Amino acid sequence: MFKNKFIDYITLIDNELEEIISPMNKYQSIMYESIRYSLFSGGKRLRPVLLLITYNMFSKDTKLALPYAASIEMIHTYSLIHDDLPSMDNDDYRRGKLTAHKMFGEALAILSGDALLNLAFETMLKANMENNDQRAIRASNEISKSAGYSGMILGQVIDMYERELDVKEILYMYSLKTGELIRASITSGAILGGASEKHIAVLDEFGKNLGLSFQIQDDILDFEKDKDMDKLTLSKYYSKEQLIELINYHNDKCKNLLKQLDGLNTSPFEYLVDELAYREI
Ligand code: GRG
Repeated sequence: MFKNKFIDYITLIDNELEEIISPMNKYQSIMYESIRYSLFSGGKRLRPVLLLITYNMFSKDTKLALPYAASIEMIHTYSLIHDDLPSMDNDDYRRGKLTAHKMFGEALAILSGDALLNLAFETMLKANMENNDQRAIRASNEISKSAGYSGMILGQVIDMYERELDVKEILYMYSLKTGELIRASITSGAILGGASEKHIAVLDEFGKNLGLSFQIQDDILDFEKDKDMDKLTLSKYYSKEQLIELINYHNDKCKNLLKQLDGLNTSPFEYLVDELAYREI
């Protein structure tokens, strides 16, 4: 039942993305090809789905939230393209396919990431002008902050330049690098949908815990690889069993927070918390 609902969401998000990136100028076709390759290469669409689930807890008109959901996915895609670059993680493959720079060359990969980031802000601002609504402006601000100087990019900088992090610091880096965009997807969905301040605060906390749990799951998926490469992840300090305990701790927190949202339909989130904990990709 939830799976079908998520598939419906993904179709809406994909259509919105297709429309946003469709080229208007013949010279855009080179960039279009590369942007489309990365945007449609099998990503789970987790962040925009989180935004739409949260939004629909408070409001029914899903169409209004789609530009923001698509923008989050464009920001996420840009971050992966840039993360894979030789100057960062230097990865040849993502989602089992060649990375953008391997496929199109480094310059076009950088430019495609830049264009996606710009397109995300352009898309949100356009929707804000159409909506002329304070909530939409606040949601856009939430998304902007989460991606930038004190959010995801800061997390990436810590990851790349700090070599002596303890467990607490690694968790802080995770909360920025991976967590911020996940948290902001949920919080901005609540804001857009017209949630009360109390509900926004509870969902914000829920998003923080879900984001951490998601990154720790990633550590489990990459456990052997990270250990071989002596990567600065929680695997440096914890065994797989300890990581599972930590995931359970954050997932329990998520579920307890959902209980504070009585009267609202939290069942898609209850399902997702368990589903993500046992994900294999
Ligand atoms: C380059 C500014 C900049 C930031 C990069 C998010 C990030 C920061 C780097 C990604 C590193 C990484 C693989 C972290 C693990 C958690 C994570 C974000 C995984 C990818 O997210 P998914 O699983 O991706 O939602 P899909 O492929 O489903 O879209």
